[in-house]
Amino acid sequence: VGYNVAILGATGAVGTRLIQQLEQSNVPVKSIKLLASTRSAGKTLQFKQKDIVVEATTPESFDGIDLVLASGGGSVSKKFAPEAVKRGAVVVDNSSFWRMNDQVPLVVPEVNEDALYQHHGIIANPNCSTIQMVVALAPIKQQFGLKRVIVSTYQAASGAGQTAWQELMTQSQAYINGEEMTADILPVKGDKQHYPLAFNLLPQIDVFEDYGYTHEEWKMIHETKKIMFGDKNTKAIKVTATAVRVPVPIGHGETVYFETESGTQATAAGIQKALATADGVVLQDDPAHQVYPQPINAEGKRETFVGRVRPDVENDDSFHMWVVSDNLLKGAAWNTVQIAERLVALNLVRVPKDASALFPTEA
Ligand code: A2P
Ligand code: 11C
Repeated sequence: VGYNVAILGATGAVGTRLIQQLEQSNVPVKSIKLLASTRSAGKTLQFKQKDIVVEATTPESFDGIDLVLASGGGSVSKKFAPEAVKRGAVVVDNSSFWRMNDQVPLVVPEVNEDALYQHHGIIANPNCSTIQMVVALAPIKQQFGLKRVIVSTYQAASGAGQTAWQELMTQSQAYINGEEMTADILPVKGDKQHYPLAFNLLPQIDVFEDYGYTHEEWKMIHETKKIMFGDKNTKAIKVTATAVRVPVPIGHGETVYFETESGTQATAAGIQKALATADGVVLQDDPAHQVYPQPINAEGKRETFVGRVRPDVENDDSFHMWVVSDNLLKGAAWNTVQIAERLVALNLVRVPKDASALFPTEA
């Protein structure tokens, strides 16, 4: 018994963690295939202490596969997710390509696991900065309602991939040695200008779009609405975001201002109590002893850490909190594997008959 599993993008920053998280999960794995680009074909990685040779990805790679965990980027998922579904595999996709498709559930198990029942073969994993925020907001919404969210992010370099993370390290070394820092990747690979992140802050994550917001900021707005309210454009909640890259290797931080429904009698103590017992959340909130979440302590952990919960002293029913999580784990690899665990538990690792027509393969 068990599933034939493929990991697409297995050599990347998230892909290597997908392998680890799958090893430590209760998904029964009958066989494992590790897929990447032709650049990595022939390289050896390990799964449960066994050597596995990485293969270049082709449509036929998915023959006989039951479950695909994908983190090879948007264009890779655009092309290969339909090929996998056509061959009967369920795809849990960490790229942004399918997230806003109406036929694709966007899932954080602690928040909207029931959306999994609606899947047609592709399930999307949200953006890292969205995931940790909705994990913290869900128990608050459940008890006190939620009308408005204003978030500012402090995002780690590894969110932009292995090469951006390496660039931060090289720049830091150069700065300390008194040498000139070079920048080729951040803020955005392929954009016109590049700036050093080391000993600096970059208020640009992804490209600029409408109204002067970046793509990352729009993702946080639409994804939060879809996950928490089932509709990416709902007016039931107001969300806005400012996303900033900080010189931290792993672990995103977020200051979150939120307004609860009036009449629900929300207090900081009530919110702390709701957070303390919430799935996937660890409350670290003791100012008297200087206890609060920090990226350095969240690295390697699956949970989302919350602290600094306090009322807004000028606005009724309004609060602030500080949220930290490992962007490569809960923000990516763990949430993806957790979705796979839930699909297994709910007996949903199967592709409905109508599915392939919804996701046509490229000519
Ligand atoms: P490769 O190592 O062969 O380039 P990251 O986001 O950390 O850069 O990782 C991206 C992942 O996606 C890597 O595993 C990378 O493989 C993989 N990838 C990139 N392009 C393709 C492609 N065309 N087909 C399959 N996998 C790809
Ligand atoms: C970052 N949040 O930190 C981005 C990376 O949509 O999955 C995640 C991109 C995504 O740069």
